[in-house]
Amino acid sequence: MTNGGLGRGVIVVPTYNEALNIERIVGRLRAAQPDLDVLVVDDGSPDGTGRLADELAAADPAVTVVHRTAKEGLGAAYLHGFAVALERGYDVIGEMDADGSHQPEQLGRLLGALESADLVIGSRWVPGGSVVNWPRSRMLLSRGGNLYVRLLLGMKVRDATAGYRLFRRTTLEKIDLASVESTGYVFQTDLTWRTVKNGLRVVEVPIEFVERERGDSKMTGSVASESLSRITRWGLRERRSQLRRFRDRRRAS
Ligand SMILES: Nc1nc2c(ncn2[C@@H]2O[C@H](COP(=O)(O)OP(=O)(O)OP(=O)(O)O)[C@@H](O)[C@H]2O)c(=O)[nH]1
Ligand SMILES: [Mg+2]
Repeated sequence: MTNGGLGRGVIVVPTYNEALNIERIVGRLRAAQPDLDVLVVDDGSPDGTGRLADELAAADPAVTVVHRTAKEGLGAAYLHGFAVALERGYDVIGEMDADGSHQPEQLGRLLGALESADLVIGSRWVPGGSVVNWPRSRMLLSRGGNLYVRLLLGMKVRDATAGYRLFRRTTLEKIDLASVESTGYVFQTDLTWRTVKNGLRVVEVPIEFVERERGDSKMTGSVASESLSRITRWGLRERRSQLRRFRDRRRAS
């Protein structure tokens, strides 16, 4: 569907066992932004989320579903969804969780910011952003993770791990999705880092992030350790290449 000057847009919603949430979130999204299409990417959820999504799709041509056979992580699901969205010719491709943490009613802010950005992030950690109902441990993990990202990668982005975002099609085409290896939540940081490294414009807009009320979290220890090891590796690589550039400059002068 068309969306002002930005062209056609779709929001990719990855799901794994979100039967308690899928109908409500898709309904809210369609009501808040009737011009945007919705692409659900379900990893064969045992709780029947995929079937419920199919029913939504049957009732609303703006909703479509991709069924994957195995749970292969958030990153893999998004890469699949992006490939489908790019092939279908969308100009704006977004990400949103199915559990209600990202409020569709705030998507208008992100769309507004995309007018002058290549990637817009709905951010918890810029002035005006907030988190509702998070235990202290989750808060510390998110803030600590973002601090680590900023220190190691030298990025200015405050919420590089956030999963509420809008990409221009041109951004996804430029950042070489074929070489993305991140499978878990570090996928978000990976794509932010690639966007920054390509010299593209990242804008953060404040959102109110609401902790999920229904269903279970998919955050696991291995998801967290993938984040730590990949970010450390990228950080060290970045420092090494900075050193090399510094040495080359000194030799040249
Ligand atoms: N297709 C697919 N979706 C996934 C996978 N892992 C997580 N998701 C979805 O990605 C979104 C974010 O996952 P959550 O479990 O809410 O992760 P979280 O927000 O860090 O954890 P909570 O704080 O408990 O909500 C949700 O819509 C999940 O259903 C996966 O392996 N495949
Ligand atoms: Mg969640």
